[in-house]
Amino acid sequence: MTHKDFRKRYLCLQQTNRAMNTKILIIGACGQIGTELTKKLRNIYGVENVIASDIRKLNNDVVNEGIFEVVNALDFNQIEHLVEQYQVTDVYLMAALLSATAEKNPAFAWDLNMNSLFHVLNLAKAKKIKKIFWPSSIAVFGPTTPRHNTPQYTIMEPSTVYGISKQSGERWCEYYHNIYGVDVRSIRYPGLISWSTEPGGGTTDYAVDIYHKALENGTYECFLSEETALPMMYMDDAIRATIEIMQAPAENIHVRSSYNLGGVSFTPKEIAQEIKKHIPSFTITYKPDFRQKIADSWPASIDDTVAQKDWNWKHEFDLAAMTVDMIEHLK
Ligand code: AKB
Repeated sequence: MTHKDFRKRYLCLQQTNRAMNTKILIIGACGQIGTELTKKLRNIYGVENVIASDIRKLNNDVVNEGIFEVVNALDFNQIEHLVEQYQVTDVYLMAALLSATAEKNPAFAWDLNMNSLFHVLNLAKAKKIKKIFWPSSIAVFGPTTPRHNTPQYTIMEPSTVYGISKQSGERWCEYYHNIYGVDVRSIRYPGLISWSTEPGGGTTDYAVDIYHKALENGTYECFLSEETALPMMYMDDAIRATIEIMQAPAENIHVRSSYNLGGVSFTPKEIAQEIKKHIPSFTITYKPDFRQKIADSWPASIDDTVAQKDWNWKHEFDLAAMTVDMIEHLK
């Protein structure tokens, strides 16, 4: 589907959805994905139908351009109160500690990543909300997983606390769907790249930093080695995937743990070469740190044919298109 077709479908769905009284709560709306997602959901469903929330109130568009509430994702009563106050139907739970940060604070990462999920799953079990989006990650895979074109169903022995929490979360999502009929939908995000929001503590963050540093200083010191290939995706594709899976008919969603989602796959050396096409004087050096071990345990590329078949998923941005867009916007 082209952007034009997608836009047309948005406009059409906008009216239907308003009529159907969809009320959305986004938890973790000020993060890297949440910021973009909030903007898009407000466009589709109307500002009056999207409640953005986060642990603190920043001075940004998420807070200033619609309904915003301060909420702690670990506080069940606060979430339940918001759900009742706004008669929320759909929850997008975007609050989480990512891979690199989670390694520094494993106990808190486990607490946040798991208990925030239980809160929304239990609200759906009690029929207080209808639908949940919960993001998983390529971090569910580990060193024993086939690295190339990693299949939907394969060996999963994650070696990071973030990966363990995401894999456990996937199991719980499937359990709540099978046992309690909860309509929970999920995708395994690869590393996400966007120009408008900074990433928050992941191993794939270098692929965003590199553009900023290339434009600011003309040079970048990478914390991964030059040949470390990882699955990545441009934010526009990731947001479209999130909205498409949530809008797909329930009977098409056969995977209730989480779907593999493929985008592009590249190494630091390859992204640097692409940037050099626009900034010929750009240079890169490599100084791998603790994140190298995390990256080495993850797949290099992902097979997403199950998502393609079930809800027509198809990514649009490749490395070249993403680089043009990033540089144009960051300039
Ligand atoms: C991270 O690097 O931790 C995240 C992810 C792949 O889930 N971007």
